[in-house]
Amino acid sequence: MSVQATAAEMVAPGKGILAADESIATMSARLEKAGVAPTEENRRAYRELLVTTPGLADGISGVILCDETFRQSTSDGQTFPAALAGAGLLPGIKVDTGAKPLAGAPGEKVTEGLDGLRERLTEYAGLGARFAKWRAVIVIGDGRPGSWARRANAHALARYAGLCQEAGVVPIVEPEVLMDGEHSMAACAAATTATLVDVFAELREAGVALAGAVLKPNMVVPGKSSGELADPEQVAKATVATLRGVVPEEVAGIAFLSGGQPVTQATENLAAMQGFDVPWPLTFSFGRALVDPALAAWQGQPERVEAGQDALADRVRCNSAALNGGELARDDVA
Ligand code: 5MM
Repeated sequence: MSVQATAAEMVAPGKGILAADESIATMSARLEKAGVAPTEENRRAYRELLVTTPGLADGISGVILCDETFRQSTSDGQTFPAALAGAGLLPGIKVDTGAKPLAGAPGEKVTEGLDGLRERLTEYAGLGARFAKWRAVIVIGDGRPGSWARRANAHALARYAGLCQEAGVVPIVEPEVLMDGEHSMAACAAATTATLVDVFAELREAGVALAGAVLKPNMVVPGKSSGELADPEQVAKATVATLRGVVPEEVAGIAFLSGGQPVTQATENLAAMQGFDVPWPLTFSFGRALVDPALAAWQGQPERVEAGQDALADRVRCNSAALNGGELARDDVA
């Protein structure tokens, strides 16, 4: 299947992408916080709970996993990619190796993982990967983001995306402008615009086929510590206006990250974005806003797997419904 066809499947109507690709360190920290021992088996059992949730494919097109999970098996002996494919879900793999301090840009980071990526993608495709993900992290505040950090991350994203398509794997291109900080919503819009301008310049330069790629951006929201409040309609208008200005029409779809927003707020913001006249599907690729309630309900107890799955199924239903939720007039966006 072509990358264009796979990308279209990833953003099919009513469907989003589940981000369950926390690195071992992040997943272990989240398990500990939930009172669950951060063992390899508990990380596996938790991901098994997620991917075997009954009816998951009704609102989810694909699931992003990390390298550890991709090589593990569910209790019935299937590898995770095989279990996903069997349930009608596209297997995805996070291929970056994390954001590291960027020389020459104090306080800013560049995402690494390009060394050996061609070979790793070939292997992942052989194990069943249909799409991949790479996340760049952009911070706001004290003159940041600087153009060096933006361009370094954009360049890495473009090299990653090109290698993915060479391997027949759809790249999810994730330049996340973080919510952390006291900045205004206008500052988030400006940083997001500048970041996306650099990303699409590099993607074009690298010859990436945009119809075979999915963009995973942040929503345009005020900084977490700004004290500024934005209702869903304001977030939707600012986000759509920002994306319209910089994202080429050919991009297969836009799947938002939740970025640490409260679970229901992410859903309401997503719902408010529907109905705008934009050339791409606008869907979700949430991590925390889908799985946090499931982890809290599970508590690491085998007898609470069903409660965890019910909690995930509920968030998936709400977000899938949000994709059909544009009741407001959307023709007044700048
Ligand atoms: C699920 O978390 C992903 C991986 O995080 P680390 O590599 O830092 O452990 C992360 O990239 C995630 O896919 C995105 O941030 C979206 O998740 P949220 O929770 O922001 O929706």
